[in-house]
Amino acid sequence: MNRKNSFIHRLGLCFTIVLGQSFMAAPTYSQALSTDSIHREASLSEVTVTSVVGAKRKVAGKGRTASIEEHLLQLGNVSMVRRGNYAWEPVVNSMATERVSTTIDGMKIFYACTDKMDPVTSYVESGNLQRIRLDAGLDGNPQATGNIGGSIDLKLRKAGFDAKPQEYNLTMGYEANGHLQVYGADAAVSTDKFYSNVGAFYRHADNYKAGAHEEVKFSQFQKVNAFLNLGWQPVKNHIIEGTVIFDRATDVGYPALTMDVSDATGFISSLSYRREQLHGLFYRWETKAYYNHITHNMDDTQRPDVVIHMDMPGRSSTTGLYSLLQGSRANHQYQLNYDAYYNTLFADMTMYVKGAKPMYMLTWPDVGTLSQGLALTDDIQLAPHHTIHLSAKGAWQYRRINDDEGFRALSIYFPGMERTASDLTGRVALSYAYRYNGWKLAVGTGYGSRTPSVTEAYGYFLNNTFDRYDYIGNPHLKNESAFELNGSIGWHNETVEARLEANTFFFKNYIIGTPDKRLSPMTIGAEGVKVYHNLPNAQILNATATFNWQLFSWLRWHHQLAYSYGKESTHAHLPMIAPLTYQGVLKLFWRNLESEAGVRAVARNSKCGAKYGETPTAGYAIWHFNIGSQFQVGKISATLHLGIENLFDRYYSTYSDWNHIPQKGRNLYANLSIQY
Ligand SMILES: [Cu+2]
Repeated sequence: MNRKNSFIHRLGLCFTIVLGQSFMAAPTYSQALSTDSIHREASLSEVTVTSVVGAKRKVAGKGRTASIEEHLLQLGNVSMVRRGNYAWEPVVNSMATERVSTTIDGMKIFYACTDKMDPVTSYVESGNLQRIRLDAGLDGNPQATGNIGGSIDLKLRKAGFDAKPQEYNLTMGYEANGHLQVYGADAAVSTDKFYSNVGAFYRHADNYKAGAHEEVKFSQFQKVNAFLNLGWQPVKNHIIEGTVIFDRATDVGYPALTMDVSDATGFISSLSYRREQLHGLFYRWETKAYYNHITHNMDDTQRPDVVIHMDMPGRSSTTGLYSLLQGSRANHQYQLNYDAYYNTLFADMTMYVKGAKPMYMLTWPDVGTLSQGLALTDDIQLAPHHTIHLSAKGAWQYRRINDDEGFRALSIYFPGMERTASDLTGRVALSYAYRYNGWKLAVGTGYGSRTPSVTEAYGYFLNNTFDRYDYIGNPHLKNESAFELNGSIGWHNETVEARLEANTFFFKNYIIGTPDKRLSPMTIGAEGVKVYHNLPNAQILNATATFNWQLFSWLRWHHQLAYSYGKESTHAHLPMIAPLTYQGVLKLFWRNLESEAGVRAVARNSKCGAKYGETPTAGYAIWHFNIGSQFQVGKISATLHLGIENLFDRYYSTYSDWNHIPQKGRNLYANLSIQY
């Protein structure tokens, strides 16, 4: 056991829960798609939840054939904006991309689509990952910046030193609805001085069918992914590691949008040096340099009735590094992190009007962002049952519009605007927890700010199909800030676990698009033009109640009720806030079989953001059932899963299905993974 783990053990802060063995503090899921075990980390507030992706547990569900989005959906406080059957956008605590930080092993990466068709989670594959760490609210991971709603860190799966000398994995999955096929293969070698793991994945899906057999056109996709990890330890405790991921999606349909994607390609690379077992103030030091590049090409050539054909490519590249020190002393466990990155975002659009010269427009004017940050966290064991967690980060950001033409075009709407901008942002979070006799009480608070995104500051006539407005960024925006309060109370014994959790965010200078009647839209059929503005204030609240009950050693019953609320300074409801949701799951265990049946019932979204173009969605209840088994044949271990989603073939869409595109109808799936 390394020093960090033993320290956490001593504090009693860390408890690992493997679903299927113990149920204490295991979150409730209506869809046991994939998460093999759940690890609620040392956090003192309710916030840090880690989903282990690749553990060797027998669990009914989709296992490694599940997409990253399906894994993410199993974490509390996460939902997805769906514009099609691929590349869903994570929403954490009722906040989407602008207010959530996503990193891959601490590396910053930024999407390349002006229409948010490619959240960065779409550039990795479940097989690349070991686990997903989610920190809710302003208490972010050390590399996170601008995280008001939360921060997601996708932890890569590395073979590591002194592991199983050789390991081979094969994964196959099939889903009847849409003929989704998933194939994956990977291999790993490990010694005390060297390790490597390498693998490849392929996914292919045709159009899926919504409830009542209605085909959803343009919902197909195809994706390939390959990865390589290398580790070398020339001298004990001096570790050099490298990672390369190549990911390419082609022929991706977006039924909720007017365009599809011909190809979206991500290249992710890193090289790091790590020093273990140091003496003194810090026991571990890691420095990582990285580079990633994304190209994204939209395509409307497959669509009928295209009045004006358009080319809309985008690219994003990021170079960065971070250096993390971890240490412990007396009753403190602390981390110090420095990070820096430079990102460029470029997107343009060419419209081919029949009988006229093509029209060219820069939609992201080649914006360069240089950012540096310094973060500190500390876990303090005050007394046997009392703990405190503290985190703080300060960041400096410098932005420049690198393209002359793009700068001139925006200057027409914002005369006298500056070509460069520099900002200071920061966040602090403090929480306290008390644990005694099965009780856990936690309270926390935080304050932080974020700079406007490139779209919010410099976007140029970006058509939003949600409210059918063209959006223009506003270079004069102030930073948005938020004050957070959170709390939870829980109790458990051998058979019952009950928990109440809530968080609320009070925003100042909340950034949202508001109509500007003086401007006329570029897009045919658009309602008008919206410009991003700061609203004086806004508020978001999220609350969940969880009740888990171990009826017998072979039967477990999970319940969860979730409620969210959001309004802004004029008392109008914010858009994209989840309606009241109940999830109930019965889990059965018998020998090496595990089975699950559950329901997800959602109320009508009556408090939708009508002012912001949102229309209500009807209530619904969706049932699922699955069964899984693990068996051993000689040295080969195999896991087989069978399941059915949307059992009664209900036609429905969730509040976060863009333009109410319907969800999948009844879906049967089977998958098999083999390990040698
Ligand atoms: Cu796009």
